[in-house]
Amino acid sequence: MQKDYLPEKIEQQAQKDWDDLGLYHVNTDHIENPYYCLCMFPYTSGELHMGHVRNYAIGDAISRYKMMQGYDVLQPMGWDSFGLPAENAAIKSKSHPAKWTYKNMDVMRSQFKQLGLAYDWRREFATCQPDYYRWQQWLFIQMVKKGLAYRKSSVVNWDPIDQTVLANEQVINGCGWRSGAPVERKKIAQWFLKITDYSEKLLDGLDTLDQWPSQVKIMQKNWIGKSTGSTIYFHTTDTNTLIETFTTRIDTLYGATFLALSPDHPLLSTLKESNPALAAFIISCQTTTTQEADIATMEKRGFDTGLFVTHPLTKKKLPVWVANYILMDYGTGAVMCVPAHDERDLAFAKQYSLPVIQSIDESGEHPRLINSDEMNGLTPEEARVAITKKLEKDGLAKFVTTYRLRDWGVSRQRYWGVPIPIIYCDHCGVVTEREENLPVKLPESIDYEYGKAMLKECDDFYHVRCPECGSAATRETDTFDTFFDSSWYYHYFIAQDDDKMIAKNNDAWLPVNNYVGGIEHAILHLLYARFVQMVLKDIGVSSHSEPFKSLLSQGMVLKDGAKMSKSKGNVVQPLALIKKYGADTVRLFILFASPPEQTLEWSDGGIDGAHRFIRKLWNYAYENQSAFKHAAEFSLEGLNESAKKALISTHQELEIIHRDIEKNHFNTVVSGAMKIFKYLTSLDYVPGTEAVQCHIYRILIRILAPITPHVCYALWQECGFGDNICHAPWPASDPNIINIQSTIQYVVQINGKTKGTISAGLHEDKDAIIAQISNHSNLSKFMQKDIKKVILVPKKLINIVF
Ligand code: ANZ
Ligand code: ZN
Repeated sequence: MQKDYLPEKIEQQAQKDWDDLGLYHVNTDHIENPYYCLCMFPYTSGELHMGHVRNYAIGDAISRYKMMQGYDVLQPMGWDSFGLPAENAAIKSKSHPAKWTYKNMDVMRSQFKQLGLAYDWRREFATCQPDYYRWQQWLFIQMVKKGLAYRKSSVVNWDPIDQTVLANEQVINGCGWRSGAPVERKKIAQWFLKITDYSEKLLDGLDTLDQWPSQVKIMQKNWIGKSTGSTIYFHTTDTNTLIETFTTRIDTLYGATFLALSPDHPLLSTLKESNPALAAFIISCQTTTTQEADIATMEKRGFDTGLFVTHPLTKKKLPVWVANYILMDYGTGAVMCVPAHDERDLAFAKQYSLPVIQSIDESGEHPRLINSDEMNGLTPEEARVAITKKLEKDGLAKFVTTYRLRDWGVSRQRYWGVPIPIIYCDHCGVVTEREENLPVKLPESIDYEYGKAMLKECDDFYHVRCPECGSAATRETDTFDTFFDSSWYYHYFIAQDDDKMIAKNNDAWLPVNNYVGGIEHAILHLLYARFVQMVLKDIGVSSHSEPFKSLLSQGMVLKDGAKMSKSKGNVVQPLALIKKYGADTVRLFILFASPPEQTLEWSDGGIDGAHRFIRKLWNYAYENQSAFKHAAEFSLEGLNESAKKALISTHQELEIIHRDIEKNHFNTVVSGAMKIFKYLTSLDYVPGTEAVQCHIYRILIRILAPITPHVCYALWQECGFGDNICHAPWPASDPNIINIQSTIQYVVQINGKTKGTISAGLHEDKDAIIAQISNHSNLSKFMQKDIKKVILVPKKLINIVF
């Protein structure tokens, strides 16, 4: 054994051995004991940052622990490889996005390997590979056929620099999240997936996810945003059209003083033709975002349309305004405004001197309706029912449920993405590609130039024959949102063996047992993945309703209280640290510094401490290696007090560690290991203590093996404990040792004759003692079938009579 702890040498050797043995290769045909642990795959940005390292260290520790428990653990890794950054980098370097992407993959793979992660690398794939995305195209076609994918013109957030549509969350303070350019609003035709058909299922499903953090479930629930209220129809006084409004507060109807429409409301499209000032106002609204948080706080602006509606109860005339804070894609895009009871409406009413009528008295203990004719005195809850029912009779209102969730726009006006398998034919209209023609491959040789609708320029790609009638047609030139690519990838790690989208063993291996990733994906990625899994179930290819059984959302990595990021200049490079200390030290520090769900504050001192601990572990083995090799078994009875104490403490700690590791609290697992090391080093040595030392050290190394796998692998071999710690059984705490203090020696008599002694716990009853005798190597042979009588002298003697 080397005297010094040399991490680089140890880690290279361990990684080589694991590779040679194919230790982490999993045969998914074995379905006896499957455990699928998955970390969110990274975008191919070019390097691993500390957040990645944390993510993958957590997943790896879980996987290795499960392996030691005897599971067939599948831990794969792949690449989320389409997307805008590749395209932007390609523009900058005047090369091809594929080149940039594949180069980054190589760099990142080698960084992954240095971390010693227990991955089945044979299953690696990238989403930009046609073998992968053909199935996504196939799924999309099934969705088109089921009416779950459709094309629609809609107003979008348009990033004029990146030339693409942005989701609301990608608009920060009115600007594109990447380009920083002020976002424009534009109307274009795009493909949508009908996730809103699943609003209720997505909501209900959350209740079944008992191993998800409640924080994530709450975020998803809010995102889906179920709201029960009423629709009220207002008749315009002149044109006699109906304006449909959505309200959750129909009880305030008597306080409504005006109606407000979204600038995108369809009623305005004809109105603005004859009203240039209105048209100008609508255009001026289009530079603002559709993001709700911004809308709540932004300056309220409006335009009086000159239209009036009739109040359905008082029959008074209410003016109809256009207001910039009304969203087109929530409710109906039209709102009855009650300035007395809604802050946004009040701000608007003040600005444009519109009347304010209080209709609920909130001064008493229980709010009651006032100024509301026959409804006066009702509580708001009673009034909601009473007013809706009254208007329902005349067809002027009804109860409705709405959701905040919108359909998922999946079209991106970019080259570097999965081609949408759609063909436009002058005769047949919108046609899906034939399944036998899949994949629709992204053309490789392109003349890359910024800002062009690239796929349109590729003649071979763009011009095709219609699959239905054979006449000249053109392909869709948008590509899919990369969130679609990552919504089903967990299937393909297993299914690629079968060259399918869904593996034949999908029943056994899915849902993913443990999914580990950043909290930033709490909403969209996880919601999309859940939706797609529900669709896969409904089209009959997978039996599961949910993709991820258990979810671990890891916290952020901070330095000096701020998120580590390039822009803040506080990035700690994982690679430099691995070079200096070894991967085990980095992993140990990361897992020790805080529980996985919480933020992790970076500390250079912490790294040093972690490194010192590993070195001490190594030195201990070096000093005791020959003792370990000659250590015999120990018997509890013959131990001195110091050894007994160390043993008891170790096994007590082991019990706690086991509980903690089940909760993925690796930080306390490590501190438990440190305590055990202390018990070990404070043992008083007498001849015979080797056996206890050896016993405790073997426990210690196994506890740490999921966290610092390389050094534990080496130590296990160097100490002669076995070949491969990765498959050594996870140590169990021994109740006999924990209860050693309180065990009693019983004299065992059979039919009155002494046959031997047995040690039993202080609290063990007659039956437990008899059970022990029946299992005892020397005493069991005296036991017969029918016991006539048992005489127990507490704490002394047991006499069994047959
Ligand atoms: C009258 C009223 C009175 C309202 C009152 C609120 C308070 P939640 O609960 O989040 O679903 N609203 C409806 N559609 C809207 C749209 N497209 N853009 C902006 N606001 C809209 O919110 C429902 C409430 O938000 C509705 O109830 C409506 O205002 C407004 F004291 O109607 B309420
Ligand atoms: Zn055709």
